[in-house]
Order: sequence, then C-alpha cells, then structure tokens
Amino acid sequence: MTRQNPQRGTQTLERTDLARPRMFRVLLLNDDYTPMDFVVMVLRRYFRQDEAQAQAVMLAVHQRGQGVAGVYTREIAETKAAQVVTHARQEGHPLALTVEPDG
Ligand code: NFA
Repeated sequence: MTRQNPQRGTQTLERTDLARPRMFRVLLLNDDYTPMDFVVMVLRRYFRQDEAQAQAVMLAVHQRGQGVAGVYTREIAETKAAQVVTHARQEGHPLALTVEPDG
C-alpha cells in the first residue's frame, strides 16, 4: 500500500502482511505417579488429540521421559500448561509440563 505525504511530497511503502508469531512447544514430563489414563485425558481435552494419538504420546513420554503435547503461540502454550497443572493438582497428581521455543 502506498501513502502520499502531501507536506513532503514523498511516498511511504507500508507493510500490509504480518510476521508469523514465534511458536512454542508444550512438553509433557514423565513422573512415576500420574496415572496413564489421566495423561491420555489431558492430551485429548487440552491438546485436542484423538484417542490413538493421545495413547501414543503418553507412552512415548512414559518411555523416553518427555514429549510434545502441542505447539502454539506463547500465550496459548503457557495458558494450556497452567490449566493442565491446575487440573492435575486438583486430582493430586504431580504431572509437570514445560514450555520451550519450537526450533
Ligand atoms: N509414568 C506414569 C505411570 O507409570 C505415566 C505417565 C506418562 C506420567 C506420561 C506422566 C507422563 N503411571
């Protein structure tokens, strides 16, 4: 888009596109106490995974120590991590998550 500046007789090129936001991974961390079914429920409800995907991610976290629950803009990633921790504590589970830059 070109805008005229009548005072100076100049033109200004404006950007009409937007830079893509930085993305952040929500990582799920393994522990010895949180029930597998609770982790699967979390992946389905908060990270919109289907049953098969949720089972696969839960098992990967259980076996390897951590795994990606989802990738979002920073505020959404941090909000989801906080909501899951609140829910887990209400149920008495120590489930932990971290948020880190994606790539
Ligand atoms: N390791 C937990 C158990 O054996 C299950 C779990 C998986 C916990 C993924 C946290 C994350 N009950």
